[in-house]
Amino acid sequence: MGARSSATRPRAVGRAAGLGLGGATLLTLLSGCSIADWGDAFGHFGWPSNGITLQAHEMYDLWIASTIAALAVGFGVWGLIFWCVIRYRKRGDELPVQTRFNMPMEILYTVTPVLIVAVLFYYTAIVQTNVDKLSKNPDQVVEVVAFKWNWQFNYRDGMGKDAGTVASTVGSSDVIPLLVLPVGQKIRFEETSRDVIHSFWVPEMLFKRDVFPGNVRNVFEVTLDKEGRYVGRCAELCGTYHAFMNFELVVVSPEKFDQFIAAKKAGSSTQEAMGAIGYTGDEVYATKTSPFNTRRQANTWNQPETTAAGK
Ligand SMILES: [Cu+2]
Repeated sequence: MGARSSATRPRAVGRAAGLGLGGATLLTLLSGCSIADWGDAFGHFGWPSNGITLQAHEMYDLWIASTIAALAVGFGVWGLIFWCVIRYRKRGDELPVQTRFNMPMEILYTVTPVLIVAVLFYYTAIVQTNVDKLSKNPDQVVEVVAFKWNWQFNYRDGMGKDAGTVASTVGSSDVIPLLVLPVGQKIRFEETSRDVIHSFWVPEMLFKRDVFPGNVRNVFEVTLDKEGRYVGRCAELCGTYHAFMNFELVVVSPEKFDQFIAAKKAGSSTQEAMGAIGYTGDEVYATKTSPFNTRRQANTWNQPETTAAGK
């Protein structure tokens, strides 16, 4: 900013400040290459950095870039405030002119925020569209069936509610349901509920979507890009045991996924099919979460030795 006798040149200063802010915002948003570095350097600005889908990475980049833009604007505004406080501090008892204004600066004040909002809106719309995008030919279709208080995952041979189920995994009070899926493929989720509204949530996907009963089938797609095992949860208060309505997402290679489905089709249980793709011992069950105890006796208001509701 021009430091030279700026009291007489508010116009130039305002213009430079506005241009600086707008430029910084645009540059930051456009220079996608350094977003990961910025995120790493500043603790990801509070955003989860462990996304496992292509969509999650896009959302992460949007968050980091937006935060940098907000900080750039913030520092610019703080700078201007402190500059004004110091440059125009009280020097006597004479009251300054109360009606002075500068039309170009007034316009700049209006145009700059509108531009910033427009840029943020533009990138938000792009990412949101990508996250919600449905392909014509997904590689896998999974029907998510939620019910009080567990999950069933139906592997489908097509899209829509009339498609057939070729294999299925389901949870019970004793076994956490497993959702085995391949890495690197477009996976379409079609959600339906047997009773009340639930919500499908895998924290590492940075994504959740409500599961409705009735005719509404919420549909979304993700492409997983990291093998591993991740806990999934219900994210909509759905009743007494909502908090325990967990499942586990198991992301494997496409070859293992095919073997898993083949084993299921041949009549294996989910645990046997997990064994068929190389998991041993307790690994054939969920490893990130465990079934809850429906007969809680300690730390409860229930009478000891009574059977909990729903069991
Ligand atoms: Cu639920």
